[in-house]
This record gives sequence, structure tokens and C-alpha cells, in this order.
Amino acid sequence: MNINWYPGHMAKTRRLITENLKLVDIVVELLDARIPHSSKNPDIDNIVNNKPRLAVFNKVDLADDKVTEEWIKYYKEKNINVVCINARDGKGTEKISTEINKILSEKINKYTEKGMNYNIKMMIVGIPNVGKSSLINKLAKKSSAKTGDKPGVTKGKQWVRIQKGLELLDTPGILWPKFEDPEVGKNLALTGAIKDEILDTLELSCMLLNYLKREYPDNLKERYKVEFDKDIPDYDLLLMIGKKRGFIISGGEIDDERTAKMLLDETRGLKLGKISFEKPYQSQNEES
Ligand SMILES: Nc1nc2c(ncn2[C@@H]2O[C@H](COP(=O)(O)OP(=O)(O)O)[C@@H](O)[C@H]2O)c(=O)[nH]1
Ligand SMILES: [Mg+2]
Repeated sequence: MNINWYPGHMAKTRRLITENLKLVDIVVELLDARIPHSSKNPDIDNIVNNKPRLAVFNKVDLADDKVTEEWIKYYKEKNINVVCINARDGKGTEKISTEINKILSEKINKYTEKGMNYNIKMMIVGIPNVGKSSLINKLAKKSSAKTGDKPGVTKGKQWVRIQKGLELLDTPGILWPKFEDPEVGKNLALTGAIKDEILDTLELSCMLLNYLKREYPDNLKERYKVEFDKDIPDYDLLLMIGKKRGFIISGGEIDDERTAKMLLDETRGLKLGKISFEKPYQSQNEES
């Protein structure tokens, strides 16, 4: 993450978003439902400032439904409504416009009372890989036509009409994550938001097992047919799983690298069921 987000890049990104912010009525902040805290930009409040904002949890198809409920409750306590979606298949995305209409109802009504129509303009922001492009594609596909596609109309900026009275800026605002927090780095790596090559696979996989053995022990036991108690060292658990899988190299040693990679792939690929990597009570203190 540090590789891409040097200070100059951050300043440029921030400037771009600030420019686009002037053009919109509301900002959709896209978060990964599995890691709502870790997928949040640390500076979002300052960047968005006083613009109305809607929080959207994406990838709910991968997150633990119970934990997602906890997050929704946690946000509600802060008076923030959350919309849950799956940007890949489009499930739930219709709730975005419904919620936006609610949030901006006062403004819309003011115009309606005067017999005028108001075109709400929105933009999507979020960290890399959270699903911004997928969401824009889904919303654009569902809608009729691009509104600014007449030659000479909007040079550089394209607006997509999502529905009557609601237009979306077709370029998202890309934000940096809290990359200075190692816990965040770990969570981004576990969800696949950061390329594995940057991190040591074996170390990451042990971190994964450390979390799973505490929060999802039954999922592990069921998938890999292993028995263990929560005090088992992470690496021992990894070897136990590798052995069960028959990942043996010459000399009878267990192939730990292969096991590590398999564990990461299978967790991300829903083989252990829906998994969330963060719960609200863990991050409550930091976020207050
Ligand atoms: N399972 C699942 N995958 C998703 C969802 N939304 C996006 N993705 C996947 O996440 C990856 C990153 O999505 P993308 O839209 O490129 O993210 P961006 O970097 O924010 O534009 C892609 O492989 C998408 O297919 C979702 O709701 N569920
Ligand atoms: Mg993208």
C-alpha cells in the first residue's frame, strides 16, 4: 500500500475528489462489509466535509451476516444508515437511490413545491478493490443512457442517469486506506485487497488461523476435519491442516507454503463459509 500512496499521490487524489465534490449533492462511501473499519479512509470526514454522505457495505455475499448486523447496529447508534449490497450481481443496489432520495428529501421537496425538477448528482468513493467500478457498471447498466454523451457537452466528465432525477459521476474517487495501521494492512491482505506478493504468505496464513481458531473454530473443524483447542500454536494448526490435506513434500515433510496459500484461497473463496474479519467492538475505541 505504501508503494502506491506516497504523499504526492495522496495530495493529487484528494485534490481530484475535492474538485468533483463541488459538482455533487451526495457522496456514496463504499466499504467492504467484511472489514468496514479497515476499508475506511482515515481522512474521509475532512475530505467530504459537510456534504451529505451515504455509507454502503459492499460484498455482503462474502461477509458473516451476523457480524454485518452488528456493524449496521453500530452505525445506527451513530445515526448513520447503512445500505448493504453485492455490487457484483447487483443485489441491493436499488436501495442506494431510495436512501439517497430519503437523505435529500428536503432539498428535492423544495424544488417540487416550486413545480421544478431537481437532478441529484452523486459520486462513489472508496479504497482500491472495494468494488467501485463494479457498482458503477451495475448502476449504469440498469439505467438508460449516459447523459453527457452528446459531443461537447461535458468534456472529461460523464454523468450516468441512474433513474429520473438521479445522476452518477462515472469516475469514482479513489481513497487510500489506513495503511500505517498494521491491523488494517493485515485485514486488507486477508480480503485480497492487497496483492499477496507484498506480504509473506506463511505469516499471513498464520495470522488468518490465529483469527479463525478464535472466531470461526467450527468452520475450520468442519472444512478440514481437524480437532484442536484454542491454545494450539497457529503454525501447528497450519501443519495439522496440511497433513490432513496430504500436502507432503519429499522426505515426509508437510508443505507449509502450499498449505498457507490454500488456506488463504479457500477462505477468500467462501469454502469456509461467510467470514467477517472485523467486529465493531474491536475498533470501537479507535473510531470514537
Ligand atoms: N463477491 C463479491 N465480489 C465483488 C463485489 N463487488 C466487487 N467484487 C469484486 O471485487 C474486485 C474489485 O472490484 P472493483 O469493482 O474492480 O473495485 P474498485 O477497485 O473499487 O473499482 C473484483 O474482482 C470484483 O469482481 C461483491 O459485492 N461481491
Ligand atoms: Mg476500479
